[in-house]
Amino acid sequence: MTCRRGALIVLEGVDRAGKTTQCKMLVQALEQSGHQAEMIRFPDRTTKIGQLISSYLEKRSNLEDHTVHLLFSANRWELVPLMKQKLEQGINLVVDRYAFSGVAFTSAKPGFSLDWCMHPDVGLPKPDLVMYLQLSLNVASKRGEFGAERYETSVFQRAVQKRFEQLKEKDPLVNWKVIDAARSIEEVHREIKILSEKAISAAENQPIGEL
Ligand code: T5A
Ligand code: NA
Repeated sequence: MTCRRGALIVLEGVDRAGKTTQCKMLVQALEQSGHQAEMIRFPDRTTKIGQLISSYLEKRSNLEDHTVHLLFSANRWELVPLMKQKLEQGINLVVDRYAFSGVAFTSAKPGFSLDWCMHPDVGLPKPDLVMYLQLSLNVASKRGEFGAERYETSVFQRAVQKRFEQLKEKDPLVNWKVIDAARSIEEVHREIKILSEKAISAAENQPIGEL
């Protein structure tokens, strides 16, 4: 019997769209239906690069904008060997933010084009499915106060949301699904699970692509 590869499944969206909640539920649901599944989140704050990023996000340090963009990308690249190994072992990876967050957040800053921002991530494993949790900032704000981290302001989040909207039109080869994240946690979960099961079946016969 040949080992079927796992699918690379990414959840994206503005802050408080429910990404982490849904990633955890999806991993559990996939395991219950007999798939191997693991969760990854970016930034991965546990590595040396991740610690630099974490300190920047917590405003304990300042970094030049291009520099921090490249660090976020490097933080994905450093996990690529492990991600490929797991996918090849048949483990489905459920990823909480990926290159699309990288592009949307940096390009929301003045003076950054989408193209410049996308460049460092070119060649990363391509997701088999990107689910964009769409949520108005109005509804997001009812899910609690903004935290104290960098980028957690309504002005910046509005700019990020615009960039996500542009990004989903940018690469027609990315399997991008928009999910209405204003519904209940259970309803959103059901849709995410169905789309993920489909992506897992489709990925079995395909090589891992590149962004
Ligand atoms: N960043 C990240 C970059 O600038 N470049 C990059 O390359 C990358 C990868 C990381 C920061 O770094 C930036 C983006 C970010 O600013 P993080 O650690 O991912 O940030 O962010 P978190 O603060 O952990 O997560 P978010 O704010 O994005 O929230 P989530 O994960 O979308 O939402 P979640 O699941 O934590 O839910 C938020 C709240 O809403 C409730 C939950 O119970 C929770 O209380 N909720 C719902 N309530 C009602 N209905 C629903 N359907 C709900 N779903 C969840
Ligand atoms: Na989160």
